[in-house]
Amino acid sequence: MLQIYAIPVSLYSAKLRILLRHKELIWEEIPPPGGYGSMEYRQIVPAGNLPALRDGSLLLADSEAIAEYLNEVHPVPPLLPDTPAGRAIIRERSRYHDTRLEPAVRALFPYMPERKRSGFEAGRHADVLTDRLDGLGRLLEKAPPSEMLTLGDCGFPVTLCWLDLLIPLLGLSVDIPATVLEYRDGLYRHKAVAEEMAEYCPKLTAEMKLWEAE
Ligand SMILES: N[C@@H](CCC(=O)N[C@@H](CS)C(=O)NCC(=O)O)C(=O)O
Repeated sequence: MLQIYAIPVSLYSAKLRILLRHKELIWEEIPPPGGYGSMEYRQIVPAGNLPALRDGSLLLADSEAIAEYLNEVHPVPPLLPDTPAGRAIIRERSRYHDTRLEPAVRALFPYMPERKRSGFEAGRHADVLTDRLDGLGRLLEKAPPSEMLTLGDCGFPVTLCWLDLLIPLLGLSVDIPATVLEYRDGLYRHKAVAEEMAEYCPKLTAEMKLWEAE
């Protein structure tokens, strides 16, 4: 059976779970030995990040590398279109998530505890987030998503769930563009997305309350 190193609220672990659910794979989820960021875990996964996948003798980290691997080994349902240009566009969307939008959201994480908000530059963060969300909107207009769930889509519902919670928590003046909201609605029509997010968002909401009070 596939095993994944993951913790419930890890953003990229939820991205991977959407893919696993969509492919109707069965997996066992194990917490990182020694805890998140520990040397014990780093002996297994050199970069120390979550998620990681164990499939027999293969140990693989990075949600994107894992997604490409699982899509080759379990090709049905496909998570990539059947043309080179189609696949490239999906990978472009996925990289926009991992390298542009998500890091701007992750930059907010240190400010979740209320006591750490004194130097928080809300305006600067709001400008960056607005830029990244507008960029996503333009990307979706350039290459409109199809009905198919692709490996380029799995991170967005998770990151947008974080944003839904962080925007009011940190008092950010950020509007999510209509194109992005429509895209998210379309993603939730996939059972794998709806089911993962129905479990994930309440867990994240509860955890965020604890982080706020830390
Ligand atoms: N590019 C990586 C990013 C993974 C990542 O940042 N995971 C977070 C948890 S959601 C993590 O492990 N952070 C701790 C660290 O990087 O040391 C992926 O797609 O898997």
